[in-house]
Amino acid sequence: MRGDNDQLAAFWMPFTANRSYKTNPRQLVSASGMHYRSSDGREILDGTAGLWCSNAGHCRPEITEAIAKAAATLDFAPTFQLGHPLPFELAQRLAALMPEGLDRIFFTNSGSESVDTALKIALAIQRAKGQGARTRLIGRERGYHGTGFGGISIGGLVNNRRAFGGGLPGVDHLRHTHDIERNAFTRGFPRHGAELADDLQRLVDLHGAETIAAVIVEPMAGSTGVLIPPVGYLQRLREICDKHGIILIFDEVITAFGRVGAATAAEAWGVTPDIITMAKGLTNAAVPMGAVAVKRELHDAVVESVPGGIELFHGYTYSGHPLASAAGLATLDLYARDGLFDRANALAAYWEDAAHSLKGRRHVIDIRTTGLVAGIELEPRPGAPTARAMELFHACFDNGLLVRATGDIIALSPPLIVEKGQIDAMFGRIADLLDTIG
Ligand code: PXG
Ligand code: PLP
Repeated sequence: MRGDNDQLAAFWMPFTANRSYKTNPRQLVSASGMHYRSSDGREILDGTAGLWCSNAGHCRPEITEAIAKAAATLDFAPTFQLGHPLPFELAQRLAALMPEGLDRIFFTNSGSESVDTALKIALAIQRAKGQGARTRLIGRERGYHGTGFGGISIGGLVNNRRAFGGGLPGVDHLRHTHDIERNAFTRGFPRHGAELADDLQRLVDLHGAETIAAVIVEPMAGSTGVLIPPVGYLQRLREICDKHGIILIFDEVITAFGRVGAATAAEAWGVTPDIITMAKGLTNAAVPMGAVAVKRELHDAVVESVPGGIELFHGYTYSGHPLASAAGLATLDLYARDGLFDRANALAAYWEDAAHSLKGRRHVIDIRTTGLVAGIELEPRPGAPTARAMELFHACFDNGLLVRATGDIIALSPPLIVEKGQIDAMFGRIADLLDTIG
């Protein structure tokens, strides 16, 4: 492409405006704790834990040393019909962090793979229980579940689907829960919207419960701009699933590992799904890894449904990879040793106050927080939706702060080691920069 910087041309970047990026590349070259360093030598305060994933902060020696040791001891070993100790150990540790009963763990390499794995396991469970006609999968508008064909089919973001054909058949979607008119600037859970869970009953009435295998939702929708569930919404979804034999999947790729003040949103908010997907914070993002936690009796239904041989024809070359497993174990140790989930919980009120200090600033039409997450919604620029948030994102980066822009929303999700002074710095800088953008 003309105008490309040749050295940057070969890497086709994910979810990136490649042409615009390559004319003005912003690069990170190292990281430590709460900070990145950019290629022009500036220190960047990490307001997003990378991409919602480095929850213990960057380049923690305990994790990098565990990875180095694993690499030098057993670089790779198959987990198909063989095994090695680390993923067994990690699965046991992870099971102990999950809500009561979800103690069977399947390993993947990303959130997208976790989602496809969870959907396939849900179908296999229904079939094992003699409910093979239950093949319909239900997602939600504005849901983000990664970029596999399963994930984009049940996902609710049309841009992620538009170019890629029809997707999985037999999929339907609940309405999203975003309602600025009724809920703007609410602190904590939005008061309005529990009745939107009744959409699931509508789909049951429309399609017949006997055709529906599973429902998948993010307990808090992250990628689409921090949509916190209305009071009572998740409970209601759980009740409708129970009534109709539908498997409830929580996609906790973002919410697990302390983000909302507990090991999982399920625990923090007291609603237990049948399956939980995870990735990101599982290894502090130091090595790619995802996982799917399944209720023991549902796992047993699949495993006991065949007389012998392989029970689930599914897996990845790198399921339970030694480096990822080692990183996972070291990460869970660090979370426990430093009490990072409790730390997030203890800081949540301070974080909420700091975020809400932006109320009344130019362009700000809503502020939402839970745990150590914030969504700051901006009035879209007339005729140019998303441009304003993107401009703020660039202004923040150029002023030493990493945030996420999604649509017209700025999302923040710092490492859980963030200090109060750094929280003040983040929202203070955003307040100042809001005055400088158009
Ligand atoms: N489910 C959820 C709920 C996610 O947030 C995935 C699945 C897919 O995970 P992988 O590892 O395949 O990317 C995600 C990922 C953003 C952003 O800016 C969010 C994600 C990824 C990249 C950017 O909000 N979430
Ligand atoms: N494509 C080919 C040709 C393969 O042989 C394999 C795995 O053996 C895959 C794709 C899947 O790769 P992975 O197991 O890393 O997901």
